Amino acid sequence: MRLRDTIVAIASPHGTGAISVVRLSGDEALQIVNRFLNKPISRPRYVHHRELFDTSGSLVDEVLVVYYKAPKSYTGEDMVEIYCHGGILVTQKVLDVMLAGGARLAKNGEFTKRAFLNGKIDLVKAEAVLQVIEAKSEKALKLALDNLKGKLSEEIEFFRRKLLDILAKIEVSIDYSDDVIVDDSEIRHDIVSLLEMLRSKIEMAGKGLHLSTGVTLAIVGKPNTGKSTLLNRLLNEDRAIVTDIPGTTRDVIRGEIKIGGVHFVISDTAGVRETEDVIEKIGIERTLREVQKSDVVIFLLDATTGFTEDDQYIYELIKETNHVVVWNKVDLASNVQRIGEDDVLISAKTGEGLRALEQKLLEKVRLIVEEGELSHVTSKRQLEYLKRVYANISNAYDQFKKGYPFDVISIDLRKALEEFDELLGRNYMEDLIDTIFSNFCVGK
Ligand SMILES: Nc1nc2c(ncn2[C@@H]2O[C@H](COP(=O)(O)OP(=O)(O)OP(=O)(O)O)[C@@H](O)[C@H]2O)c(=O)[nH]1
Ligand SMILES: [Mg+2]
Repeated sequence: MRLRDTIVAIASPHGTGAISVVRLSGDEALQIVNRFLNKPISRPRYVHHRELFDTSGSLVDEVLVVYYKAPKSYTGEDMVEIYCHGGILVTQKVLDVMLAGGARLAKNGEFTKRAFLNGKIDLVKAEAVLQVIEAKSEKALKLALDNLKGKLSEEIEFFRRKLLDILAKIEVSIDYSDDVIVDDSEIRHDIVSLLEMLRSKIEMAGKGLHLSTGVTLAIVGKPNTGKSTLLNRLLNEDRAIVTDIPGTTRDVIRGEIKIGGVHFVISDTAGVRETEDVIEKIGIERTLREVQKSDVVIFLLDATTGFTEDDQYIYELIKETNHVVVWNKVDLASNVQRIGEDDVLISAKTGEGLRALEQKLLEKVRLIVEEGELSHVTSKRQLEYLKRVYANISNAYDQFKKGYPFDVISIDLRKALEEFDELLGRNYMEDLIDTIFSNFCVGK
């Protein structure tokens, strides 16, 4: 495939709106568009008002056309954007004309991929483009915008330079071992401090990832405590089936809401109890897996039954997690036996205490959210590479401590350097790149 064949796509969402955008990128973009205009355009970055005709000369639409001359464009190539009326049919027609004129339909993310391949943005920034589009919370959006401006790229660059310094010192001593005396303690200090910085980055990063996907919250408890009622109440919607029969919920049911600007993915789970019912058993296993995966757990208790043996059993399973103890059905119970000072009292039925519960949840996830914000690591790929870099540098450090020769130590450090480059997309494999960009929508 020639890199510079001219691609075209509808860049606006599918549907009816005031305006649609059809964009082209590639050497022939301007030539193709001009063929169908009543008067050709040539001036870059200027809005031209034109009529656009199809191959048989019939009017398709009255349009606005902007030409972005390479390399000053999103992709770094010649680009043209056509703004037509926002109907599904008319937009499709504009696209068809461009295809007939010789442009090829773009694949998902191909514009951004070209921007990357043409050196306009590094891979971390390309990911940020997708994250800006997909951001579900103010915070996720802010992080994505920071990264688009280069926040994370600069940090990675900083770590990479530190590593280069270390490598340089080591390699000098390999090449000129007779003339240069290297200070071991200095190298040790440099490696330790780099490892320390990376470690804290990775720790915070694990939390940062939640910002893009949402903080996960599982509601668990014995059957019939009102878990499904609570889910429905939080979502303000009849999502889960509620009955007075214990063991109603069998599968994990999810819903998403925002509390105080934080995006939560809530799961209602099967009530946990001893049972012989095969389906219920599977449901309970799923509940336990859900608990493992969740950032925060609501341990839901029934104020009308008090703390029972079943509750004790569940409590053992969740007590090490980040959890909130919540007593439900306080509308029916005059006297609740709390098990801790922080217990929250609610009625999922009447809505009483819901505010306090939301506050408590925000408190429980505050650290996740705040540290995540600082880390700016927003994709699993980024985290994965940081971990690999860390592993290689710590290997090198182990060898260093054991007194291995520098040429051996430098092997792992070089690997780490390559991984930094892959993280930024300086070294890349075609299939990896394809996977990343295939998550984009067409036209981006
Ligand atoms: N009075 C009162 N009843 C409630 C409250 N919350 C739930 N219930 C009732 O308790 C019963 C069980 O509610 P569910 O939400 O189905 O309970 P669950 O925990 O999801 O139950 P399983 O799915 O079987 O584990 C239903 O009859 C609800 O109407 C509450 O706050 N007050
Ligand atoms: Mg239920």
